[in-house]
Amino acid sequence: MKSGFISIVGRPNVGKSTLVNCLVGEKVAITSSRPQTTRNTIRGVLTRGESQFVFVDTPGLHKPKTALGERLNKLVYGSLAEADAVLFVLDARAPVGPGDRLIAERLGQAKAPVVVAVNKVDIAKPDQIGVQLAEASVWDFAAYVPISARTGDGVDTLLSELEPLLPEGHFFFPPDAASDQPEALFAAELVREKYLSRLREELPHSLAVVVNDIETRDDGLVHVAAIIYVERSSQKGMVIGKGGAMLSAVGTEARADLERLFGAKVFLELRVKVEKDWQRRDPVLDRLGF
Ligand SMILES: Nc1nc2c(ncn2[C@@H]2O[C@H](COP(=O)(O)OP(=O)(O)OP(=O)(O)O)[C@@H](O)[C@H]2O)c(=O)[nH]1
Ligand SMILES: [Mg+2]
Repeated sequence: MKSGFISIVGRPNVGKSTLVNCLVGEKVAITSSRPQTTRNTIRGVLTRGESQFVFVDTPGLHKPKTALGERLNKLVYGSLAEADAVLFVLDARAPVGPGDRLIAERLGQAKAPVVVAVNKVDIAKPDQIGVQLAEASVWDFAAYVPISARTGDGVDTLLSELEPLLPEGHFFFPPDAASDQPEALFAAELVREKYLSRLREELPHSLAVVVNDIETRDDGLVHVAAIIYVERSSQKGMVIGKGGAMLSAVGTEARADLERLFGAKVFLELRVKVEKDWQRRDPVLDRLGF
């Protein structure tokens, strides 16, 4: 029996969360076309025969501009300490840059073996993939695998490269588990996800969602109460929308996801609150659970 932790790291937006969902075979992490979507470590579990892979999705490593950004980067490097292997994800279309080199250097110093996944091959040109593989190969990591987290191409090869890196040992989770994420956290993430594609510029970063109550009523209806935090009162209107249109569209979409999650009818209550400059204030970050 083998089991181990595999940290998935890389720059923002390269497809780490999409890859975790693909590897696990179900949605455990939210994804979006906006960089810095993921804000915590999320474990996705895959059990295949005698092997259990515990993938740890992490926030994209970036140059931090806020207290939140600093905490997120620390979280990623912290995850390396308990990793048996690291999956370093690159976007096949983005040339290897200083950010990637910095990450590679840090990973080279860590004890765990590193496998590089060159992602998004479904939309990259063949020569882009070739250049990317050639440039990354100077790091001399354990393996290099071109993949598409969207189509699943190359993902089996990736698993067969990772499997020998799992240490011998008992499973950490039941074989049918896909994640150990508390329902309230994932529910909050689903609400936030519905906003990410809708909001412009800096607004997605200004949003935090907390689910503070989940209650199954006598009639089987699951009541979910969520608070959407923004940083300034001027943002409140944008999040609510004209006549509440935005709030209502997000609510409808999120409710559908929540009904799948809970396997029951859901009543979703959304409230919007201002928590001034929360991204920059350590006590508020503590309170919001970062
Ligand atoms: N075409 C294509 N798009 C992909 C692939 N993988 C991810 N994407 C898209 O790339 C965008 C970013 O994906 P995420 O999985 O959220 O990226 P991430 O690395 O987790 O981003 P952060 O959490 O911000 O660090 C989304 O729009 C995905 O749909 C892929 O293999 N092919
Ligand atoms: Mg992510």
